[in-house]
Parts: sequence; C-alpha cells; structure tokens
Amino acid sequence: MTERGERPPTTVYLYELAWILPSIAIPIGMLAALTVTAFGAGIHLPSQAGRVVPTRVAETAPFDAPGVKQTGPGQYEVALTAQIWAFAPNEIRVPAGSTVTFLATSKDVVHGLLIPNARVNVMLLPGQIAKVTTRFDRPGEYAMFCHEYCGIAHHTMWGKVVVEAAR
Ligand SMILES: [Cu+2]
Repeated sequence: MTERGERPPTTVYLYELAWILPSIAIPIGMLAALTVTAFGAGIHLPSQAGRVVPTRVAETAPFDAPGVKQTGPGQYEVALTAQIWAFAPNEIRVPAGSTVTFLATSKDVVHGLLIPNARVNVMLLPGQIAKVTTRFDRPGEYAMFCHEYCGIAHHTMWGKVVVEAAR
C-alpha cells in the first residue's frame, strides 16, 4: 500500500505465467483423465469380490476345493489359493477361447498372481478375495507367478495355465 491507499502496480511476467498456467492445467487435465477412464471407459482396479477369514480359507467354499470348474459354454471359474510357496491348483487346463474368472486369496502372507500375456495382475491379500476375468484365445502355456515377495522360496512360487487347442 502506498500512502494514498493504492496498491502498487502488479506485473505478471511472461515466465511466471508460463509456470502458473501448467501448474493449474496439469492437475485439471489429470483429474479429467481419471474421470474419463474410471466412469467413461470403465477401467477399475480388480475387484475385491468378498472377504474370507484368513485362518479358515481351507474350510471356506470355494477355496476348500481349489480347482477349475466349468460354469457355462467356454466359461470357467478357478478357485485359487496361494500359500508359501505354492498356488493351488498350480496347473490349470482350459480349451482355447475360454473366458476364465479367477477367484483367489491367500492362506498366509501377501502374495501376487501375475499371468503375463493374459492381463492378470492382482495382489492376493489374506482375508480378501480377488476376482479377475480374462480370456485365453491362443493355445499354449501361460506361466503364472507370485510377484509379491513372500519369503525365502518366493522365486519357486509359480504355476501355469495350459490352453489346449480346441478340437
Ligand atoms: Cu508368494
């Protein structure tokens, strides 16, 4: 303020403006991208399909009988458990062209389920059921890995999905 109560003239320099504008535009742009992908394109995190008492996984359906179950033509559901240091089942067989829904959880510590080339990448947390659906079109073997470090033999924790050529 000057003595006469007027503000001194403010100068916004071009280089200040060059910093101010992106700092407003970038968060707005990111928020817009988030809104479009979440609500427009329907892209979400793999769902948390339910809860299970982590100490009672072995007695709780469907994890009391881990395995592959056909639920319809070309539709399969896999009940999968992870524990140190193995998946059950550790080999899954489906025909090519199948849509497979994995229902998976952990019996002990945090594990992961990663099937590269099949867009499966979820964390398996004790007490939570992860649900992820994918489609296997090309015949072949798809390795599935635990990709959350879970102890001394973590590197041995893997299995495979065998996609058999349709006859
Ligand atoms: Cu693991």
